[in-house]
Order: sequence, then structure tokens, then C-alpha cells
Amino acid sequence: MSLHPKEKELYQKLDLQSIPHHVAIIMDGNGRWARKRGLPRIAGHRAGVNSLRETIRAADQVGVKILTLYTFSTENWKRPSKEVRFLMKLPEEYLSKEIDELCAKNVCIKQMGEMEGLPEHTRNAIEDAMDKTAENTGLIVNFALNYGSRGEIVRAVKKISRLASGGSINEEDITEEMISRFLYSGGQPDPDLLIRPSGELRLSNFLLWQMAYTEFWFSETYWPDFKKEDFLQAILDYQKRNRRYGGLTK
Ligand code: V0D
Repeated sequence: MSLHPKEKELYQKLDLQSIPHHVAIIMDGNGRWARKRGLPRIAGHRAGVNSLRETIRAADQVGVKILTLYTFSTENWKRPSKEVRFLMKLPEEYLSKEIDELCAKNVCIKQMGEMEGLPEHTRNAIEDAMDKTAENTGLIVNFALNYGSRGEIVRAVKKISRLASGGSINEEDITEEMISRFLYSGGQPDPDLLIRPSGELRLSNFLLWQMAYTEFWFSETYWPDFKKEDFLQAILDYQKRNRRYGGLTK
């Protein structure tokens, strides 16, 4: 494995015993990156794919178990239709180029969000990749696409409500664990670390329930400029923090 000097330095500083299990990322700033260069927004999204590839490689290298990536929110349908159409072709384009490397790395691909609202060609590409990688036991990559956290919670409440009115559960059976299980992320542990580049300091309807105890890491870098070093730096900063979960320092 060949590493750049800066990357190597960061890598050596990491405590491999306390790598965050689950890292969530809002891949933000592609449009602003493009505007800064006088390029169309689409060029920013395309450049963002390189950062995505590097980030998956870095996560795999350091032993992160779950990576959850916000690629398209339920609010993003309001963007110009040309941009939306371009974005909806990215999963196919991305997967056709990357699936071999992902399979070689034993990566398991999952989707979080409403599949029904997606164009058929997009859905087919994602379903195909999920089927192909379903038995893989390495890094889990969740693509949050057509995802919104409040919508996800409403969906879970409806499912639980249906069980309750059908008589298969009682009110007392409704617990935090049950609600967690009915979310798209059902069964997966909550994120330990959220990374949001591009200078925005908000959650934007991403994993509201799941991030009750998540550490947040922000940077000014636009997503297309986000490299392996940034990912390693975020983990290093995370390792310097002291997580208390509402309790006291040991
Ligand atoms: C654009 C930077 C991969 C962020 C990365 C439709 C914005 C490139 C996927 C993808 C997007 C989604 C599902 C899947 C496999 C890959 C993707 C979108 C945008 C939104 F199963 N990159 N990517 N999806 N961008």
C-alpha cells in the first residue's frame, strides 16, 4: 500500500483499537466547488465521485465497519430537473465503474430511503448492486438516496401503529429499540461520527433519531476537495474526544 507522507503520518497517529464503528457523511459542497471554478454544478457532482472512492478506500483501510452516505434527500427533488436527471444517472454510472473493486473489498451495499420514488433505471442499478453484494461481510456502505429523516420516522410510526391496531403488539411493547428496528437503518448500530464538510453546520434532516449521541465533525472543505487525509483527520479528532453518553467521565 502506497501512502502520501501526510497520510502516513496521520495513519500512524491513529489508535486502531478505537476506530469509530459507524461513520456518517453529508457529501456537501459539490455545487459551490463547481461555481468557484466557473463550471456547471454537474461537474461538481462528477468530481465528488473521486472523493467518494477515496473515502470508501480509507474507511476500509482503517477498519470502519459501516459508512452511511447522504447522496440525495427527499428535498433535493426541488432542484432544476436537468440536475436531478443527471444525479439519477450517477448510481448506475458509479456502480458500473466501481462494483468490481467494491466486491474485491468484500463491501456490502445497502440503500436507505424510498425506492418507489426513484426512476426505474436508478432503482434497477441499485437493486442489482445490493443483490450482488448481499452476502459480503466487509464494510457496509449505506447510500441514503431519496432519504429524509422525519419521513423515515413517520414511516416507522405508521408500521408500528398498524401492528398495534391489528392487535399483534401492545402499547407497552413500543420501546426505543422497536422504533430503531423500524427505521431504514434497522438493526445497525447508530453512527459514532458524523462528517459534514463545506462549512454548513446543520443536520439537514439526516439520521435525526440515530444521531442522539453521535460526535459531529465539520470542515470548510468542499466535498470534491475532501481527500483521504481529511477522513483520517476526522477520525483522529474523534479519538481525542471523550464520549460520555450523558454520564460522567471515567
Ligand atoms: C453526487 C458526491 C454515488 C455526492 C458523490 C442520486 C453527490 C456523487 C451514488 C450512489 C452521487 C447511490 C446509490 C448507490 C450507489 C451509488 C450517488 C447520488 C449522487 C444521488 F447504490 N454517488 N452519488 N448517488 N454523487
